[in-house]
Amino acid sequence: MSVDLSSYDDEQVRLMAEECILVDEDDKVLGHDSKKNCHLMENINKGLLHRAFSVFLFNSEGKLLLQQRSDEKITFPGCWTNTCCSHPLFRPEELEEENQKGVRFAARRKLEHELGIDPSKISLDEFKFLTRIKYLAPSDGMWGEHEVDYILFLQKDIEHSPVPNEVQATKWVSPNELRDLMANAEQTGTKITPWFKLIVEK
Ligand code: DMA
Ligand code: MN
Repeated sequence: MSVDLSSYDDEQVRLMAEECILVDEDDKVLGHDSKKNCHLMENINKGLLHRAFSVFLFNSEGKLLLQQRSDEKITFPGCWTNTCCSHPLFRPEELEEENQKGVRFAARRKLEHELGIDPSKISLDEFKFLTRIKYLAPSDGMWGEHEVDYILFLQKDIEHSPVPNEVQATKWVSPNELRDLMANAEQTGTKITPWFKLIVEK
């Protein structure tokens, strides 16, 4: 189908051409499709499902790094969420399934792309893989998510500097501060991504 992307940010439109990995309910690879097609509700409603990851970076004090998505993002703009989320792409190094190698590689790539984190500071086996969750969540009328999401934890003191086109703010929170932030979100007008809510509640 043809969707008019001309009102969106040029860089974010460019990234809509990335090739995501299509999977079935058991996370078996079925093929690939553009990030754009993967995130259109029209396709999601027909069952299109892709692979994704969510990184949670904790420092040595046990605080979690949150990010506020840039207003330029096409899906879930301005929402607060976990440290970094994205998709492993349909390329050999990110398709490797042994020890979730492809997903870990993509996670390190995006920590640099969104948060300016030096990839040489992270070795792939430092990510602790927790589990995979499948979920479906609409963003607005046209866009949404339908993913098998790999949850990765990383505990390490590393510096970051947000890339404005991706991330407009960051914040370290303790478990109590996170609880308060979630509990007061409606009152304070803080938007939170549905997958982050889901993972925190679990
Ligand atoms: C997609 O994240 C992945 C999950 C788990 C929701 P995203 O929209 O931030 O992806 P990208 O940064 O590639 O736009
Ligand atoms: Mn997605």
